[in-house]
Amino acid sequence: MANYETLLVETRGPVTLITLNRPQALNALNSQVLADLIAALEAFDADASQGCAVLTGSEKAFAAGADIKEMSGQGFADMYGSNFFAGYDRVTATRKPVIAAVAGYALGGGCELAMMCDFILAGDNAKFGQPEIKLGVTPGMGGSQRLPRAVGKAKAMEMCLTGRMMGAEEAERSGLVARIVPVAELVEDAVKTATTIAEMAPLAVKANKEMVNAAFETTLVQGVQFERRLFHGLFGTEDQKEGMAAFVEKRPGKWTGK
Ligand code: CO8
Repeated sequence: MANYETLLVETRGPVTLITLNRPQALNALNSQVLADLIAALEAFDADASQGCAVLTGSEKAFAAGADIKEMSGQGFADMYGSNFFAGYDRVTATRKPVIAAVAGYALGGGCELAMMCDFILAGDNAKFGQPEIKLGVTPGMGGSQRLPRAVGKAKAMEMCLTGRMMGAEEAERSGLVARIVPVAELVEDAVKTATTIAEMAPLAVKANKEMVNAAFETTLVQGVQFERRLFHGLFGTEDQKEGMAAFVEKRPGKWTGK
């Protein structure tokens, strides 16, 4: 397993656990974090033994935002010229599921990174926010688009305009997170959930992820059509035959990923 400057990466059976590891900066996301994260996710996506990833931080901070110290001296030519942080598109291009396990602060780019994952499990101390307005800027890694899709316009607009944080209970009530877990159990719970996913038929996992994500990009009619075509397509796989035979024979399915 590769070593990364800003991440700890380990495998737990079929699950890749990626831990943001810049404690001195509350896991602020600098260019090195982005490079490491892309490399780790590409390795995960390419490894047939791995079925699901968990992305987490520390108990105090998932990530307190993009690194303000790295960004503060940049000009328009630097940001636009380098297409600063456009590399995060690679995170959402990961084909296997990635669960964000968020404890503590998920602010600015930290909240945006969590929202790029397929779903969020929140520690009971989690705090989400888009405080960029207090720095004289706006979200820049998708927050203004993904937050309203998750929690609706009213809450998203209030959070972006005031920079206020949302705690775990409000986040669950609003649909931003799938579940709240006591913080001490968060990573273990996320790995267990990821293991459940990783033990499903691999092509069905990819197809489920792809079609749920399509719901945010298409009309209802196109989305339903896309779903139906992928559903039909899975009837060309060995795992569909195996899964349905296993149900009839009252035994667990054994997947080949074919
Ligand atoms: N960037 C750099 N360093 C940070 C950041 C950050 N975002 N957040 C915390 N740190 C550092 C602090 O500077 C401090 O370092 P030092 O000890 O060297 O001074 C260390 O982490 C510990 O932080 P605090 O002492 O502030 O810890 P507290 O417990 O007192 O406070 C807070 C915790 C409330 C989380 C506080 O640190 C804070 O408000 N942080 C900034 C939050 C923020 O504004 N985030 C948004 C950043 S902007 C952004 O994310 C834009 C994303 C889009 C970019 C896309 C580009 C295209």
